[in-house]
Amino acid sequence: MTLPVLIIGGGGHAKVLIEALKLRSTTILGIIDADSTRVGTEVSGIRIIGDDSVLSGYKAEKVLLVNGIGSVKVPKTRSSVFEKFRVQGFSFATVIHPSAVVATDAVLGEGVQIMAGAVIQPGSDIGANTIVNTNASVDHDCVIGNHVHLSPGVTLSGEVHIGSTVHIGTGATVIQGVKIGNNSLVGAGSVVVHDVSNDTEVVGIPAKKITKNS
Ligand code: JB2
Repeated sequence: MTLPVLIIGGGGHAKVLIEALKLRSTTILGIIDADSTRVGTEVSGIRIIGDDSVLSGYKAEKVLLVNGIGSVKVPKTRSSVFEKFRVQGFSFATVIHPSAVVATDAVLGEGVQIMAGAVIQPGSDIGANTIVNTNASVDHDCVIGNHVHLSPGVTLSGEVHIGSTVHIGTGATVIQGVKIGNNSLVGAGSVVVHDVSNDTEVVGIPAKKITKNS
């Protein structure tokens, strides 16, 4: 029997997760949100029961956490929440919407979230705490690091390698065999045809590096 879950964060991403969890008949004990003014309110019928301190009332072996904090551009809050609660001994549930297609040999890390309509093809390996969002597709033999967000409609062709803490914006396409380094960002709608270094932001068709003026 699967353990009941607590959701961390009660915003837009949590709403999407709640739908997938309900379809999987997972028991949701409540939502924990940093905004104390929201305690007692509900998200999609699930109650916000308190802030992070509430977790001290739960035994780590009796509950799984679901990281309800999404990310736009910077996945830092999402990754730090994951690391913080792992250190405290909690584990994160993997959430897969029933309409997603996941190859039988795909490897999914702890806390991976695969949303409605997403496709993961054979030979792919998805790192811990990564989101494969609505209708994103990951083709054969892709290797994706931890804390990555593939936004809705992203297309990765075969053998793409993505480092950790990377954000790929909505509708972006990455062609066959491209490598994208850690902490990088691909703008929405971009088409990536060349490798991207660590800590680099690229946008456009074909995607080019953005140089920031300080
Ligand atoms: O450390 C925290 C914490 N930090 C922020 N602990 C807990 N327990 N909660 C935290 N939060 C809460 O997460 C905020 O108070 C807020 O209620 C929630 C984040 O909600 P928001 O709607 O701002 O963002 P999101 O992460 O749910 O969704 C973003 O990312 C998704 C992938 C949105 O931009 C969505 O549109 C997007 N689809």
